Amino acid sequence: MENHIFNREMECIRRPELERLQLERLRSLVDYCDRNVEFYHKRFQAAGVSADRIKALSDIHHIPYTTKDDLRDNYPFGLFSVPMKEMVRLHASSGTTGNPTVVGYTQEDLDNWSEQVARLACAAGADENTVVQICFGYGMFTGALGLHYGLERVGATVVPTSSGNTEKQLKFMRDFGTNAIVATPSYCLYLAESARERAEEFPMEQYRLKLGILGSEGSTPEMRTSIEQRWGGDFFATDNYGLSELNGPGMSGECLMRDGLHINEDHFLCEVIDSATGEVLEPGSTGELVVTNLTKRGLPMLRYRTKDITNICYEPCACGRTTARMHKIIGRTDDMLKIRGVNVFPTQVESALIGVTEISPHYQLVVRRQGYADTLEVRVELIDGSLLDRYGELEALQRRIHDRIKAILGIEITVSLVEPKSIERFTGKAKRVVDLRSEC
Ligand code: DLL
Repeated sequence: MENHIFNREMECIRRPELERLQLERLRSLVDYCDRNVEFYHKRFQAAGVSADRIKALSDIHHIPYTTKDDLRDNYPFGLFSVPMKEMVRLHASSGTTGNPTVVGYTQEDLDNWSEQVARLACAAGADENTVVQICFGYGMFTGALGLHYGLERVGATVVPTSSGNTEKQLKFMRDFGTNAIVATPSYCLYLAESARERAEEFPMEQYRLKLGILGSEGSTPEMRTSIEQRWGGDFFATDNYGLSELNGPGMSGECLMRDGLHINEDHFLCEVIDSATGEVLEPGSTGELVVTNLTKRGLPMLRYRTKDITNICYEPCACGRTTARMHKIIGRTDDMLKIRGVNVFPTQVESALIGVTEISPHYQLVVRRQGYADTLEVRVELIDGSLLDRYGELEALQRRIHDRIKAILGIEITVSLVEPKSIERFTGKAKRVVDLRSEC
């Protein structure tokens, strides 16, 4: 595969030049927010921030953080900086509790957004020969429309199938010669498994799928390998990251080297902080990602705390791009389970499970409280249900999985092996954790 670069000027920019551009944009953003958003104006006054005080990029540290609660508290439009007549699109995030967060885009924002996504789609190998099914739910979620416009921008043929309806998805894939898919890793896996189940009637050779532009939920490299093997052939998947508060997809994504997710740094200024103290960490350290969207007009976001944990590498990539790369998301600060004092991320369990051939890559973590102690049950699905009747083998498998997970987490857990296909499948983001602590 050839290394396509959508916007060479920006993606291969020299660092000093990039930093000059970022500083210029930051300064004008601070001025813009001060003049147009009451919320920021008040915060700047309290913290003594003004555009004149931003003389170097490190002066960003004077600006207070923005959080999801700030958006919720100002629901629905309190942080918008332009009148509604200038907004051309609204999206909202799928918050499970309280008010959702509403995000607004001007036409300029939509143009920037589609360019950001186009760069990442191109980095993943998409071009005008790509026929791509978008299996994200169309609607208030930013994933589908974000990738839709970005992929059209690279000249791909977009098939907006939306999420669910697996039978139809597979039929279109075969009949349209679809060679790329946009989905969450878990749905991409489910589609591959469903295709294999129907292989007698529709052999796998009928699928032309080569590229997966995956994202919107965490997954380990082991999970990716598992997905690639299930599709077979030369199926190749990249990881793509973003969040609705910062446009949606398009913030960062992998190139063909798959050695970190390239950040569109001319638009997104990233920092990594200690989530407990708020202290900014040295480059390369692991912590919570904080992002300033340098070019957003409708809903400017300054130092937004993503709650996502990663680290950033500033070395140029072998692909030729000079933009910094973030490590695959390790977990979320609010998705991190604290079990008897030990931090546990679902991705750690996932990496221990994949590679065990007797089980499927579908799993669930169930957390309960017993007395004062929390317990973790890892539920895993067997591929062959008849194993449930062979007690000796079942027990040996359970022990093997238990030891693999314990070696990574360092705490005691229980492993439950369950019937094939009994763990819920998701067409959007998978829900891996069932927290029953409040019910115990
Ligand atoms: O999920 C935007 C998106 C759509 C990104 C499609 C990529 C592809 P939200 O629904 O606001 O936006 O959810 C954002 O999802 O803070 C992360 O915790 C998680 N997330 C998104 N992408 C990844 C990823 C979209 N590649 C939240 N790896 C973020 C891990 C991800 N987590």
